[in-house]
Amino acid sequence: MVTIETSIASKTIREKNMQKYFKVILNPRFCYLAPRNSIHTSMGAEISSSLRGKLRFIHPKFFYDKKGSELFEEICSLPEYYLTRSEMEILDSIGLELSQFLVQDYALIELGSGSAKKTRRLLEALIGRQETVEYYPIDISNVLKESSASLQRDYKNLKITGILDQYENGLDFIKSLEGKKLIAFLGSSLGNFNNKSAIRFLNKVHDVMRTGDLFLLGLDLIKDKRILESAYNDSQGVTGRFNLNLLTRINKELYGNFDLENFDHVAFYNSKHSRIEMHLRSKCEQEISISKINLSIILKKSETILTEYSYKYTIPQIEQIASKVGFKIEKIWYDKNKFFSLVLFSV
Ligand code: AVJ
Repeated sequence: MVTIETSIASKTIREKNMQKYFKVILNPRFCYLAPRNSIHTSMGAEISSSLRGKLRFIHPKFFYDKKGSELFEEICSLPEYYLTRSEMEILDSIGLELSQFLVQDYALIELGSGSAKKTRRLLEALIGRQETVEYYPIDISNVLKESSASLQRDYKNLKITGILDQYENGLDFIKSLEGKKLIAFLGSSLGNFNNKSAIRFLNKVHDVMRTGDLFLLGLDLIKDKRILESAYNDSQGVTGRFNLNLLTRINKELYGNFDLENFDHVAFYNSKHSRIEMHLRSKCEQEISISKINLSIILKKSETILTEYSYKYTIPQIEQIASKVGFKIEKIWYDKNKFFSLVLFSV
């Protein structure tokens, strides 16, 4: 009786969720869900209020238009950007150890799947052991379509349902899934959240997990300031172009008049808060207007627009976060340099 009731309940949740999305079926093993009200609907309103405030900022989720996603891929292979390489090194070395935790069939859910290069390592841990693997990538960027297409070409027993949405909405959708879940959130993307919202977000992840489910979280660790800062100030200037592309995107999509020549890319480590901060700094006093949202503001010389926080962690901090959220730490893996950590949680 109880099981019937819960399955009816989850069906209703699923149906409710489906009204939010339209489903694009590309083949029997690959479909994706796109929100009827896409991010573009809310972008104007969000940016309007975040630029009008006293502390001006633009949310980092807006980095990932087509150009921004390409630039981010370029960042990931920069010599200074150790994050991707360190995490890949860990993923390359833990296959067998990870398999030991995967005692049943798992669906893989990935928050911020992006190009899905690291996903392959996780899929390989699952694919050998399971007849089929269901994969649910959740990403705000259209890159999801291409990366999923390439995964399903390479892995025959893979069934992909992509969700082209923000993490939180994707998690709402995931809630209704039956069966065991392995949720992955790699790349230290949690670092975009300040402490309070990180806890709130992880509580949401905890909420969708049931006994036996696992959560794999990639986190960047505190290290020498010079190493941290050069990862966000690369010598080829790619990170600067990535940062400035936000303004290009606003010019294009919201009819803004940002002159990129009038801004500097600024990134530094704030050790008090153990985070990298990225800003766009106005080189002169200038008037900015964004006609689609009726915005007109004066930026003073040296005034900055905050575009990203990227928090760095210590192991005691990670343990503290886990206990606040109610996660049990099953295992922590590191790369050889101890630059990066992969943490496996259960509930
Ligand atoms: C995707 C948020 C993990 O903070 O390192 C890279 C984004 N910004 N270079 C990070 C980013 C500038 C990245 N995260």
